Amino acid sequence: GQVVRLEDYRPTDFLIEHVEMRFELFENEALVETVSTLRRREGTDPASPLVLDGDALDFVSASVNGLDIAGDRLDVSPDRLRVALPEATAAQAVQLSVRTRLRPEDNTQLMGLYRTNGVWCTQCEAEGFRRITYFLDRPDVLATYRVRVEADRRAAPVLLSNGNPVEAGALGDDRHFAVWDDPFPKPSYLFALVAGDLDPIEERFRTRSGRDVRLTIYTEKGLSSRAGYAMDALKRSMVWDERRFGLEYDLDVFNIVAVGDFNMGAMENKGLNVFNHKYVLLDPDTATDGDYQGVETVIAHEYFHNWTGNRITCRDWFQLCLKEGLTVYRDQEFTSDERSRAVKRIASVHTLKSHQFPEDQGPLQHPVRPTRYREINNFYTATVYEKGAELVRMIATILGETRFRAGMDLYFARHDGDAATIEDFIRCFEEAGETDLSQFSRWYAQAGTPTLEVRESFADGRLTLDFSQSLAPGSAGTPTAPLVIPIRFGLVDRAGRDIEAVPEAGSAEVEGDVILLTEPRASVVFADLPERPLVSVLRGFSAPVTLLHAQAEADRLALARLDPDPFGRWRALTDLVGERLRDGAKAGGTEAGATDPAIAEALIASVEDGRLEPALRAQMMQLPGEAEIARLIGRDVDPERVHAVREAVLAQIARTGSERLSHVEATLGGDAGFSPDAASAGRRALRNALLLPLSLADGSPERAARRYRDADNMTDRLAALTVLAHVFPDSDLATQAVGSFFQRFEDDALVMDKWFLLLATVPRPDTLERVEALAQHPLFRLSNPNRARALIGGFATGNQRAFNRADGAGYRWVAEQLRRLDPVNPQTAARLATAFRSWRAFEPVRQGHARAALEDLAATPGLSRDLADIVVRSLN
Ligand code: HT7
Ligand code: ZN
Repeated sequence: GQVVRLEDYRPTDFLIEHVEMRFELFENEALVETVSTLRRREGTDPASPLVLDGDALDFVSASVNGLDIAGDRLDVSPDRLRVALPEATAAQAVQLSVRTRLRPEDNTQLMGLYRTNGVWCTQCEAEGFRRITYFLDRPDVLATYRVRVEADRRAAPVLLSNGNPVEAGALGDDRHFAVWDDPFPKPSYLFALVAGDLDPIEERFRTRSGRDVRLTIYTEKGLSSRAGYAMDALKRSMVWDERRFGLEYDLDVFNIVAVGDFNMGAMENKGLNVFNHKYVLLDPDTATDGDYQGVETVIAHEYFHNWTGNRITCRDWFQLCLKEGLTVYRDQEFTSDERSRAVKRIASVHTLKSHQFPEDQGPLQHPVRPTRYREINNFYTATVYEKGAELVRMIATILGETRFRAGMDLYFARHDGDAATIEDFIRCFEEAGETDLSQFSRWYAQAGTPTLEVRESFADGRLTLDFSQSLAPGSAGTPTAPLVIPIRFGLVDRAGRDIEAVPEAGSAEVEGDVILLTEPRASVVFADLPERPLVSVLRGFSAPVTLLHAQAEADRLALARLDPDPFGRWRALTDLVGERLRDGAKAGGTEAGATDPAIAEALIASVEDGRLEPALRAQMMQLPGEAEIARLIGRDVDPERVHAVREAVLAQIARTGSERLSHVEATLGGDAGFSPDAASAGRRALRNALLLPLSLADGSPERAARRYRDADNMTDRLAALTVLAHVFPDSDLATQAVGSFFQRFEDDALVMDKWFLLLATVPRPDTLERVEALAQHPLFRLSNPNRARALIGGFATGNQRAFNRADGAGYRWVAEQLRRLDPVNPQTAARLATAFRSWRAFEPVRQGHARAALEDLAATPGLSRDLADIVVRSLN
């Protein structure tokens, strides 16, 4: 495949100013006419032809200014249309009309125009528009669009596209039409069309400046009662963006459509967001608190894209983090403001460490702004999204709130309507913040997780902190330059209070509670301290680094108990527990020191601490997962040892803590009725986190079975079912509960995804045989991404023991499923294939099996560019 390089970026020779489209939708085909008004860019070669992108298109005809073209002016293939356009100049626009014929029913890739449960639906990011018509399908070509949709009235009473509705009416033969006009110039990836028999829920929103907006969420028939929370989240997002960033919505309508077949979570098409069912449809009986939180986050994220992504878009796909990292940062801030800042920060850091760190430390590593790609769809990664958000957060930390906001304001004022770059973005903060961010910008170009080492020493009332940063050489062996690392910190006394201390002259730069490390090594000295303080570093995870802090265990345990910064407490405890599990698994025995009573005591004590909100206590209680422990080990990993050591620590907590944990449960009490608010969800999270140790202490599934029977909401029901199926899989109670869950919810696709996922993640090597059988289950559908992700993805990423079986059968089975899925939906196949990314961390026998499975895949004839790209990079 062709490699696309950042340094090859060149603006187009032609500009497309306006696009008029007409879609005629029929049962077995769709006819599309696209009329583009275009001109030649000033200063380009007047003889250069117009070359439009296509992807597997069926060409019908083309004309220029109303006259048919053919012969030597025109050169068409399914993947390209080239036309000589001598009549187009900078002063003289021409109208190019192109007709194509599509088969949405046969489109299983879910890119371009496809059908999902009878509904016509589009997905154009990143390069799906070229599967609808020939176009300059790149984000720096911005045009206004007017779209006419025609369809049978019964099959599609609802006809939607971007922008505002301008006209609708009847046609002959029981057909009808609607016309939509989007006045905001946009790139083709933000184009959308939806047509079908949909149920709406509708509300009005008045913007801060007094404009009325009609908000509508459309679902398939009979599902609209589950869209209320999404609507509520949408209105809260709109209010928040006005208050926090001064950003208002800009069209008369905002439409959301929920569909069952979708490659990702959702899509921010201008004025017409399309969502995966998973991120719209909720009720207490079928959705967990995690699902509620997910809907709130994704609704907010897509809405926030209206400014960060749509009003200001990306010049090219290398700049993807310009919209994604920034929008993730914005949705994280929204959740922090709406719920609990500490709980959200811990959750985000957990996601970063479990998804982005392994990516950044393996063969799929790439900079937040990549410089080359073969398949752009494979760069919608944790690095672009999550690490991208961390880079924005670091800018906010370095600048402080006021100057950060000034930089954002300047960005919106200066670049509204632009296709911008990371350099444009950074320059706004440099100017508004009067700061030089050139060294900071290296973060965008440098792949890998830096290591930050901290050493502390104390004598005569003087505390010295020595910092050093390092980074493994890049994949090409390139040397690395020092980064700017903002280190938020606190010095804590034995009563759990932050001490005010002033750094001595000659120290590294300290601004308030942030040390700015800009050199490979630097020190900070605090004098006149009455006692040796506890050093709480990297508060709020102020930089995405691996922290090596040689800190006495007693200090860490003390910080876990009394750091006034709740994030600091969590970090001290998690890091300590993680290291113990790592060392225990390395040493190979379950008795090898991992089961230190002091650790169990610290965990139990933090769960007991009523000063902390319940959600945070639930987070403190969570042991690092098996994949995370494997990452901490780094090489020669034996997943059986990892599993055993983790089980041993769980058993110890259960053994030594059951009485105290029962007491915590008793004092928590129960909630009367279900409410999805953060405080109620937090109490449920804590109660459910206690279920595992208490059941282990009982040595019986009875408690979980009771919780399952009594549950009046999906959060409690699924938590109980997970303990039954994962901890007591051979018990009759588990078998009964798994069966009754299936019978009760078999008609509900989102709940069935949970069922498949639950069974795919039973932590036993023989789960593979069970999963093989589930792939033959009548409800398993490879062509539905949610279902494929639940079973195959759940198994490959959520079941360390079974996927990484010593006999290699787990790898072979997943590779086989990818081979089957690839011709159906290459994008989803490629995403699932990233489950192999850490294969080199395992011991040699497993490595050999994983390599063989990957090499077999790579040798498969006709592999898609999407899947081949992941497989080849994983082998490198
Ligand atoms: N911007 C959206 C990304 C997306 C996407 C990318 C590739 C293929 C399909 C896709 N669906 C959605 C989602 C977002 O980040 O908000
Ligand atoms: Zn996004």
